[in-house]
Amino acid sequence: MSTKGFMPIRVSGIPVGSEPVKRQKGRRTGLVLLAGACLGAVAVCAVLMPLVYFTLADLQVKVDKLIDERSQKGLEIHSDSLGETVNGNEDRHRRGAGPGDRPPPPPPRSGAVYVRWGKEMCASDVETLYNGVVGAGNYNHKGGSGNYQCLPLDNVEWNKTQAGYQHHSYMYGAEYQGGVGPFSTENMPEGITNPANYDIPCSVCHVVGRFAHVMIPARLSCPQGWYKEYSGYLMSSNYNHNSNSDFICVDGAPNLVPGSAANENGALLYLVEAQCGSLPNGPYVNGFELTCVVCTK
Ligand SMILES: [Ca+2]
Ligand SMILES: [Ca+2]
Repeated sequence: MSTKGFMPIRVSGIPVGSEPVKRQKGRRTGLVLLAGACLGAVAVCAVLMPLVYFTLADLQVKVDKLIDERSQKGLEIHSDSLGETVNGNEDRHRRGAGPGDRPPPPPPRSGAVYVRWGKEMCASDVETLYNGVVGAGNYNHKGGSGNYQCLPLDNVEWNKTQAGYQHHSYMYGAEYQGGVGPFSTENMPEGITNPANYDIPCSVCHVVGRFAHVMIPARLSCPQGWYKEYSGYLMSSNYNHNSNSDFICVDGAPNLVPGSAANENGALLYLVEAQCGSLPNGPYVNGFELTCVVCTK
């Protein structure tokens, strides 16, 4: 009988003969390999997990850092945007503010105010509020006021006046008393070398952008950071007169009121000299005329 065409008997779809044995061996081998692969994978995972954990933690730190940087940049961008908004508002204001828009505040125009005694005008870079002449109580009166005033000559205004004297306090004009002393004559009218009996001008000065002022006696220069407005000499009333007045700082190169040479007295201004004792002898010197300086900041 020929075996040609022999076909192995199959039971339940499984071929009978040597082939099923081979398949069983292959299946076991496959299972072993699968188990080995799983164990290997577990081992690999056990090794890699800590690395992955630390990598993720490091990545989280980097992400947090990036978020912080972006937040800061965002604030800067927001600030820039606000700046653009402010500029935009200014542009709109220049073009014409719309309803509800508020105009920007004006630039600061305030500053320190001081009297420049002895000068008819303030410095060229300082606003002269007004100018006038020095006034105070009479040198020979026991009472009355003892502080000097800068009295305007223009636009003098009155209110409910009564002719004659009913009251008991008076204002007099002030004269230089004594010789020229250490004063410079450069701002006096030509030919005048002695200011005695001339009336004394003054000006009230407004210096924008500097908000404090101080008069320092016995100094010609200002502390560091302060601006020198002017310097000169201390003047006040005569110690032997009845009046008792403040010290004021009179410009070292004063003007004189034109045409005021007549000796009419009234309030009188004298240079002030040092008297040592309670005042330390050194740096102060008996008989020296005291200087002064007015400073602003
Ligand atoms: Ca006079
Ligand atoms: Ca002297």
